[in-house]
Amino acid sequence: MARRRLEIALAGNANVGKSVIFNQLTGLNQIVGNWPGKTVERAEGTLHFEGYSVRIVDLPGIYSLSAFSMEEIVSRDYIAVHKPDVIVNVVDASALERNLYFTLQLLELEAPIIVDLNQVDFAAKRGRRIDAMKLSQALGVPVFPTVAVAGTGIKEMLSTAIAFADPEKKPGALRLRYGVEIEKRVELLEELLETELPQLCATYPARWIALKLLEKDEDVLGKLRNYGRGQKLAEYATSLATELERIHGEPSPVVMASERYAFASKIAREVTIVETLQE
Ligand SMILES: Nc1nc2c(ncn2[C@@H]2O[C@H](COP(=O)(O)OP(=O)(O)OP(=O)(O)O)[C@@H](O)[C@H]2O)c(=O)[nH]1
Ligand SMILES: [Mg+2]
Repeated sequence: MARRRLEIALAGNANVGKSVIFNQLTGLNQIVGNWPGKTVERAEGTLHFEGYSVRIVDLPGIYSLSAFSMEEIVSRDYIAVHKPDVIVNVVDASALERNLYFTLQLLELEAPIIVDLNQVDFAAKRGRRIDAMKLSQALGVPVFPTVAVAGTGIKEMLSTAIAFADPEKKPGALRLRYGVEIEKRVELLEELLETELPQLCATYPARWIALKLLEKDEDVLGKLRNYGRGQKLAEYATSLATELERIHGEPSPVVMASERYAFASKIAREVTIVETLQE
């Protein structure tokens, strides 16, 4: 019987353990051991598991909260254009709040994600335990704790990722709601985008484009300007962003980032158990 083919992409912040997981999955680990260091280009490998041939893509890590980092654009374009069957969002359990900010962005991309809660050993050393079940409920996606350097949990995570590739198995993922003044403008833009730029909306979700336009994301504005009908829409979106700035008295990227960050922070607080450290 022919093997079923799947593609899984590893995405997340920088230095969370994506490459160690990639090596564990593709078997390179036995040869090179851990090879920490920034992944600049994406690495690819293939593994065979339970009748599946799985292509694994290791995406560059996201460094900052800035919407305009090259690594982030590479990662989000890869996810939107290639549409891997599953995105394994590798998260550093010892820096949950910061990492969840990117998770929320992946959810906005409407990407099929599961969360690999890595470095739980390091988090424990710092007196932090994360309730994976609670985190899974909050995000509406599966969450798996791992210690990549020891190989712990990797196989279970892979099984979950493969099961998750089945479209029938995707539960309802979290949808972040912004303040009404933002949502109103998102809705306006979403409708326009769907009627005026259906080609672009076939690649990127309309809601995501609308949110990025309100954040004045230069890369997305550029994508719009590639279309004749996009010019006017880009101008209109920018005028809506300026309205938001008047309401809030802050640049619109700051307004949007703060709401997202507050949300990430709330979830992180709810799922973190702070333990007393033993001497
Ligand atoms: N304690 C502990 N350390 C880990 C774990 N996973 C990875 N590390 C360490 O974290 C560091 C970063 O790992 P990488 O795999 O290079 O991280 P990355 O996400 O690929 O980083 P970028 O390519 O820069 O995005 C390395 O020093 C790893 O040995 C883990 O589960 N526990
Ligand atoms: Mg790497």
